[in-house]
Amino acid sequence: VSQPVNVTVTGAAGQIGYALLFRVASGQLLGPDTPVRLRLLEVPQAVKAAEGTAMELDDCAFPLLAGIDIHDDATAAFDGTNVALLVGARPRTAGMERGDLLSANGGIFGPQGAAINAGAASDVRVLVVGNPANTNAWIAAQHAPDVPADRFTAMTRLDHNRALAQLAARTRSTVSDIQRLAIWGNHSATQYPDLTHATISGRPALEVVDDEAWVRDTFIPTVAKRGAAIIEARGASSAASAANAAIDHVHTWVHGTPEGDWTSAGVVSDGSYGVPEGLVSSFPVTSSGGEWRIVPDLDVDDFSRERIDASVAELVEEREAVRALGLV
Ligand code: NAX
Repeated sequence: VSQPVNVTVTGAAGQIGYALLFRVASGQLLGPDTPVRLRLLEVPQAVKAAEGTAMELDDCAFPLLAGIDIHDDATAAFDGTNVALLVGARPRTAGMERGDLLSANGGIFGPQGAAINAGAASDVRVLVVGNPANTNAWIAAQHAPDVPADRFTAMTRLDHNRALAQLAARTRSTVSDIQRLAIWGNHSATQYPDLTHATISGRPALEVVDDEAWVRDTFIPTVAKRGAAIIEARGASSAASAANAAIDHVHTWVHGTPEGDWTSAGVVSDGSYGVPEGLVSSFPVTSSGGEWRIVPDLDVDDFSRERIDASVAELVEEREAVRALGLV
C-alpha cells in the first residue's frame, strides 16, 4: 500500500459531488492499493453541507480513506493536490446570456488554475467537469503556466459512454463488444459522436447498423441531447452517470487504455485533425504511462469533417468570447 494520494473535489456539496466522493473514497478512482486523502472545496454557504457529506464518508469506514479536509479557499484546497476534479461551476440560469455564463465561470476557473499553478503537486492531473467544461479547462490552463498544459483535461467520457450504450442497444450487442468509438469537439449539443472507426465484435459498426439515417437522425442527436433528456425525465441533471464518467476518465488516465482500443477525452489540441493548437477539444485518445495521446492518422470522411469543424468552430467562439471579456 502506497502513500495517500491527494484528491481535490470542487463543488463537493453538489449532486455530482455526492455521487462521486463515495466512489473515490472506496478506491474506484485510483485502484484498490491506493489510499486517498480528500480535499473538498465549496463556496462558504455550502461548506456546512460538505461537512455533512464528510460525516457520511466517515461513517462508511472506507479502509482507503486517509482523511478529509474541507475548504472554502482554492489555494488551500489545491495545495499538494495530485488529482483535481473541478466539478463546481456556475450553472446557466434563466435569462443568463452566454457572456454572463462565461464571465461567472472565468471568475471560478481562472483563480482555480492559478491556485493549481501555485501549489499543486508536480504530477497534478486535472479533470474539468463543470460546464462549459472544455472552455473552463482552457481558462484554468491559461492561468497555470508552470503546469504542463496536457495535465488539463475536460470530461467527454459521459458522452462516450452514452454513445456506447445507444449503439449497444440498437445492435443488441454489449458495450464490451464495442471498440473505437469517438466523441469529437465540444461537450455540448454540437459534439460529434463518430461511428466511422467503431467496431462491434470486430465488425465495422456502420456495417452492423446498416442504416445511415439512424446514425445521422437518431444516434447523433440522441447522444448529443441526452443531458437535456435526463433533465426532462429526472427533473435534475445527470449526476451519478457524470460521476461515473469522471471515475472512468481518471482511472483510464492513470491505468491506461486496453490494447487495440481507445476512449474519448477533452485534451489540449496539438493541431491534429485541423483543431487549432491549444484548444481543449474532445478526440479519440489512448492513454499509457499516465499520458493521453491523440489517436493519429485516422481517415476523416466528408460528413465527419463537417461535424468536427462545426463543433470546433464553437470552441473557437467560446475562446474568443473569453478573451474579449478579458478573462485570460
Ligand atoms: P450542483 O449545482 O448540484 O453542484 C455544484 C456545486 O458547485 C454546488 O454545491 C456549488 O456550491 C459548488 N460551487 C459553485 N461554485 C464553486 C466554486 N467556485 N468553488 C467550489 N465549489 C463551487 O451541480 P452538479 O449537478 O453537481 O453539476 C456540476 C457541474 O457539472 C455543472 O456545471 C454541470 O453543468 C456539469 N456537468 C458536466 C457534465 C459533463 O459531461 N462534462 C455532465 C453533467 C453535468 O451537467
